Amino acid sequence: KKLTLYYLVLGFVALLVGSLFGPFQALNYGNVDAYPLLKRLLPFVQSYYQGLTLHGVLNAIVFTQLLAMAVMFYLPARELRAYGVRPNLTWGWVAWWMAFLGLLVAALPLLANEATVLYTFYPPLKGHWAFYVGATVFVAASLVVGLLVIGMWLRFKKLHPERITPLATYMAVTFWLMWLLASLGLVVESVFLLIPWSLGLVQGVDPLLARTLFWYTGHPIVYFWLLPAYALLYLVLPKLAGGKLISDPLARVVFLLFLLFSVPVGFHHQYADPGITPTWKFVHAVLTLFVAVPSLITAFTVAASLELAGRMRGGKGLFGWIKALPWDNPAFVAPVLGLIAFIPGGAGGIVNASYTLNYVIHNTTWVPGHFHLQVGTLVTMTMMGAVFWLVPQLTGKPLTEGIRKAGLAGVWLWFVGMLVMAVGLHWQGLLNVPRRAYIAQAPDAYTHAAVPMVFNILAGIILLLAIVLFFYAFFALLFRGERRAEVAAEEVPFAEVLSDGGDTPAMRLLDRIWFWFALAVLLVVLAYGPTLVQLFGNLNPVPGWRLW
Ligand code: HAS
Repeated sequence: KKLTLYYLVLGFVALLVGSLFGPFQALNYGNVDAYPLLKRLLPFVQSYYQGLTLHGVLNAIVFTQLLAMAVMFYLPARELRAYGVRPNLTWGWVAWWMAFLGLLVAALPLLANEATVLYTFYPPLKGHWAFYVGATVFVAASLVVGLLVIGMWLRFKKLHPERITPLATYMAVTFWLMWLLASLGLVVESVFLLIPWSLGLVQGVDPLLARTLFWYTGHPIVYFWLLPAYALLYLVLPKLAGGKLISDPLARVVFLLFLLFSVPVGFHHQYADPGITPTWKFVHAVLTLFVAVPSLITAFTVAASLELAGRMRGGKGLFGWIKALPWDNPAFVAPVLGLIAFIPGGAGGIVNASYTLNYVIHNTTWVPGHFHLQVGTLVTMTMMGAVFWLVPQLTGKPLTEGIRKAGLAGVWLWFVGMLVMAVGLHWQGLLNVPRRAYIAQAPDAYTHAAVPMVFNILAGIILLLAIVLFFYAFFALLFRGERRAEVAAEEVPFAEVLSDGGDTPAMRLLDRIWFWFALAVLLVVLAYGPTLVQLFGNLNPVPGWRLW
């Protein structure tokens, strides 16, 4: 519990700092240049791009990874206690320290404006070597936790060879196997290209190869952020709603499909890149549409579980069950609002994936509009919601009425702010406003997008209020004096399952995780092999330059 709390607190501190840069980006897209003010408040911030890098790295990479490490370690660890399997806490702490020190080392050049390379760090943009080394150690920490969880599962299998893997552990193992396979691209890019280049050991890097390796990891990384949230939506949300998960096998199929299809899809970020043949881009486009299927299954399964909950709580009629759900509980409200935002976000993702439509929106503000609904709303809000049941059981500190109300107001404002911003960004994108641009510096350039820009200004203000309220609730809970033994003794509220699949051949087939992993590896080799061979055989290294 203490280890989980440390992961969680470090993650939320990153989210707090990263989010505070958010309103400045939002105002920029409202044509309001607030950066001179920020430079006065924080003299180390020297440019819009430095603020954007800090915002992206802290929110999208640091917060998400630490919460993934917390959730996808804690859930199987609590579940497997009943089967006599304990986690190796020494290695769990080693991973925490690796993450902490890696973050520290990467943060120094970021703060010194020596690694203003945005969260995608594409060469030939070149950052300080400490940024790449710190980031690599930080990511390696997640792999340590992954191996620990897989080790726990192997011990479970050894002790109980006849039993089917319990659901939370199943989700965690398929998740970590996906990440072990997916992180290879980033590891190769960092260790063999970026670190030697930034240290001056080699003179140049091939930008296309680096981008390809980055996106090899860069798309599945979004499922690395998403699946811990999905695990909570399947395992805990139905119980918080007062009902049951409708199907255990469907939940397993979802995680298995993510294991298979998360990785071989990265070219959908590179439709506009020359040097990759259209055939392979098309193959990745088709596979991307496959990876939307488990989310469509999730839409059905989670909505059905919520309907069941609403009816078990006495809700009647076509929509009466929605009213009957516990709308006074931030632990329930936050993930459900996130799910609602995920519907347009997912639809936008399918637009992005569609080979020809992508050319309409690529590199416009449509893209940040899309991912603020996905990671900024569903993933973040699911984690925000988890705070209200998880922190009490990790610390023994009960929720008070004031904290509950502040939390509820905070998550509603977060939802409204993100929706308003998403409308503004998608709309501006369709008016050809570029993403990642300091547009407030050229206020006359995009006057035709003045109306959607107002949405961004409003969103910046609403989201600032949301941050204040949510983090007030978070820290008020964390620093409360009162502890209660019965609160500390609470367990993860795992939902009961309506249909558990039983001990059938189909369930046994789903449980052959190594077989599915081998299939995932094969798919990756087929989808990436020819292009990687071609890129490695035709290197065009270029020296680096600075954006700032
Ligand atoms: Fe994406 C770009 C395609 C999902 C994040 N995406 C990005 C970037 C990020 C990101 C960060 O094909 C920008 C990267 C950069 O900086 O350049 N994305 C997709 C597709 C999906 C998708 C097809 N993305 C995500 C998720 C993310 C994420 C998830 C973060 C967590 N994305 C793309 C493409 C690009 C892209 C292209 C490149 C664009 C370019 O040109 O640069 C799919 O996985 C989406 C499937 C989702 C659904 C929605 C299902 C709905 C559900 C909700 C149900 C609601 C309920 C509520 C139950 C089909 C599950 C009921 C309510 C009650 C009250 C009862």
